[in-house]
Amino acid sequence: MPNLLPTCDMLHFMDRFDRISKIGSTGDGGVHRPFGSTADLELRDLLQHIAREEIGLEVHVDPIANIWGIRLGSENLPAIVLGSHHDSVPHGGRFDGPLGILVALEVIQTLKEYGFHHRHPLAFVSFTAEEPNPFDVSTMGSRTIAGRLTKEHLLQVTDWDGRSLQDAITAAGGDLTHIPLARKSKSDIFAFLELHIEQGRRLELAKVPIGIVTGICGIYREHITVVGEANHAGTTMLRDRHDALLAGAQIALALEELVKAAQTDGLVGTVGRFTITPNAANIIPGACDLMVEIRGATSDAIHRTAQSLAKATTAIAKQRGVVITHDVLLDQTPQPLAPELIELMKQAAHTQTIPFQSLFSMAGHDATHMASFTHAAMLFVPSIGGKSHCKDEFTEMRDVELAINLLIQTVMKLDLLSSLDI
Ligand code: HGY
Ligand code: MN
Ligand code: MN
Repeated sequence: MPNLLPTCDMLHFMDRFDRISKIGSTGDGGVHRPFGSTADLELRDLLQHIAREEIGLEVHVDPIANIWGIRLGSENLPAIVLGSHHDSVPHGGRFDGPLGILVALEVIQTLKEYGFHHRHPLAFVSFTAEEPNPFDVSTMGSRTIAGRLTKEHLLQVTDWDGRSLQDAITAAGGDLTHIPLARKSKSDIFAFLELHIEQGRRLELAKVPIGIVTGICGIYREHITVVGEANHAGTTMLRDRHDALLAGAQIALALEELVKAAQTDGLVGTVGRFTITPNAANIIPGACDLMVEIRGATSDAIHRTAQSLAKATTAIAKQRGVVITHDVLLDQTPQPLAPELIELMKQAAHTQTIPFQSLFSMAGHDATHMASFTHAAMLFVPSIGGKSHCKDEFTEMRDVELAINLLIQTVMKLDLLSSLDI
C-alpha cells in the first residue's frame, strides 16, 4: 500500500455533482425531484451507471427500490454502508440528499483507487422516498429495511390521485410483494454513515466546517380535516357561517402559541400543508385540510404539544360549529446516534486537525431508522445562510472535501474492528 493517506479528488467530485444536479433542474438553481417523478427515475439510472460503470461496484435494487452498490471485503463480515437519499422536496435544493450519496461513492472510489485492502464489504445506498411525497410515506426506504413498514401496509398505499405505491415502486425497479426480503439487521450492516447538509445556521455562525451529529429529533405528523359549510360569500351573515378556513387558521395559530410557550429551540411546530375547498372567491370555505408537524428533542414534549393541540381543536370546533377529525400519520421517536462511531469520527477530526462541533439534528434523516437496528452516525457540513428545502441551498465544496477525508479515515479505522458493542 502506498504511504500517503488516501484523499479525494474534488474536481472529479464536482463534475459528478454538476451532472446529477441537471436532473430535475428547475433552471433557477434548484431541483424538483419528488419520489415517483420522471426526474427520480432518471437519477436512479444515472446513479446505477456511476456505481457500476465508473466505480465498479456490484449494483442491485431492493424490493422497496433502494439502490445498493457493494464492493466485497476480504472477510465474511457485515458491511460498512454509506449513503443518503436522492429524491427532493418539491422545488427543493441540489444538496439535500444527493450530496451524501456522491460523498459515499467518492469515499468508496478513493479507497478502491488507493488500493485499500478492506475486511468488511463497503457499500453505498440511495434510499427511496426520504422526503414527504404524494404517497404520504416519507423515509420509505430506510423505514422498510428497518422493519418499520410492512408489506401489508405498503401494498394498500395510494397517492392523492389514486395511483398505487406498488406501481411507483415497480417503475423504480422494486416489488412490494417481496418486501420481507428488503429487511436488514446488524448481521448485514456493521455501521451506517451519512453525510448531509446541516440545513440550519449553527455551523456557519460558529465558522466550523463539520458537525458531528449526536441525535435526531422526533417527528410527529397529523392530518387534520375540518368540515364546515360552503355557502354564499355575500348573503350568509357572519353569525350563520361555519367557515372551515378560519377554523384551520385558528388551529395553525394555536400550534404556534403552544410551541412558543415551551421557550426552547428543541420544539417546533408547523402547518406545512393547508388546502381549502372549494377555494373560490365567492364561496365560504366548506372544508380545510391541514398537515400538522411537531418536532422535538423529547417524545414527552412532542406528545404534550399534540395533546394540547387536540384540546384547542375541540374548542375551535365548538366555537365555529365545524367537525374536526385527526389522523396520525407519523409518530417517530427522537433517536440518539452511536457513541462509538461519534468517537471514531472525533478522533479522525483531531488527527486531521479539522474543527468540528457536536450538534443535535432538528431535521429528520434516514439515519434515524438505520440507528434503530445498527450503529449509525452522521456528519453535517454548513448550509450557507441556513437555507434548505429551497433553490438557494448551498454548501462550500471545501467543507465537503474535509468531510470526505474525515469519512475515509473513519471507514479505515472502522474496518479494523469486528465489533462495536461495548
Ligand atoms: O423533513 C426533514 O427534516 C428532512 O429534510 N427530510
Ligand atoms: Mn430534506
Ligand atoms: Mn435530506
